[in-house]
Amino acid sequence: MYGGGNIFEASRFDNLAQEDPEKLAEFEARIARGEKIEPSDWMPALYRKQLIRMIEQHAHSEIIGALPEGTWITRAPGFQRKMALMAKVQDEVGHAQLLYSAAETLGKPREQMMQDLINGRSKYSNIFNYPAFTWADSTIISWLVDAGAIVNQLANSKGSYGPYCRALERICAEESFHLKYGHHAVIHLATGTKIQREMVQEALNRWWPPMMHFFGPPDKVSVHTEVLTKWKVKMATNDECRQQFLDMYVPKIWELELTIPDSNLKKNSQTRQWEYSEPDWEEFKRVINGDGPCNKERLAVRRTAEERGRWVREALLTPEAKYVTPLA
Ligand code: BYC
Repeated sequence: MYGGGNIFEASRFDNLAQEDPEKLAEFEARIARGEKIEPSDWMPALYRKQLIRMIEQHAHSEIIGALPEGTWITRAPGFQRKMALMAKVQDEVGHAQLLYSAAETLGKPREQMMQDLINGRSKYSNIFNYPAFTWADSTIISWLVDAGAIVNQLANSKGSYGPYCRALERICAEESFHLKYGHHAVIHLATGTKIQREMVQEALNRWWPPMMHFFGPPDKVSVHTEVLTKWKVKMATNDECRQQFLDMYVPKIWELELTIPDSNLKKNSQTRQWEYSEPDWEEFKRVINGDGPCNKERLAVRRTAEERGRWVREALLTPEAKYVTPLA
């Protein structure tokens, strides 16, 4: 009923002809005036479905995104880094809570979202299906993945759907701390010993291609951008976000004398656009459709957490029930 679309196929939700034309015109006029749409306001079914799809995927990305970094909490070098990473991972899970609440305002129950994630019906960000082999992988995630997320989320926090925008504002504030923490940790490695430099360079080499995928397929093949930008859910296209990320972070990477694994990467002085080798979009499709290096592992962890936590959720929902905990 709610599900996502099929990658690179025409939207299945193109049912605007069935909407009341007057209501639709007033809705679009409100968006054009920069007003926020709130849960009780009239909205076309397509707007609701697109928002559920996107916010739900975003929420899933936050809880699944907590996993590759989460495994580094106990192995982070030193007490301070352990504490900081633990706080960051906790924040990411908190972001998921905010986003699930925003998606619930559109009518999809949280349990169903969780089931759709576990059963592979809903997507989540490609990037969290790659392994974090070393401490340097964890620092690159904290720096560059959070940086990419901020580019996208800051733009969309100015969008049209009130609950999503308010969640994004709060998320961006927290992500900016993550970014500083990640940058600091990368600087430490990049200005450290030869082994530390090699370790961070190898991590950057591993994360660069998925990072280029992170912003979504090129605008010319993006399925949902047109309708989402029209209704100000997406305030920047996939290519615009990718360009902005390159503008902001390539100089910072080069400043640390790290290299980017793309010999074609350069800024065109005429167009002011970055030119780069197209990342492997076939790999992207495989990864977002469940066949990446860690998809099965990530969903298995999530499934176990759901099963182990069921009695807690049920106890909270029915406080009068006399529960005997599995630990008793
Ligand atoms: N990964 O028409 P398109 C974080 C799918 S977490 C997977 O361009 P759209 C963090 C897309 O869903 C924050 N799938 O789509 C957490 C669609 O498939 P369906 C992550 C992707 O929606 C912990 C199809 O490809 N950020 O920061 O217009 C630790 C066609 O694409 C991806 C968000 O979630 C992808 N990368 O644009 C550290 C931001 N890209 O649904 C950090 C919210 C595309 O038709 N989401 N697809 O089956 C968005 O802004 C947009 O949904 C996207 C895609 C830009 C990602």
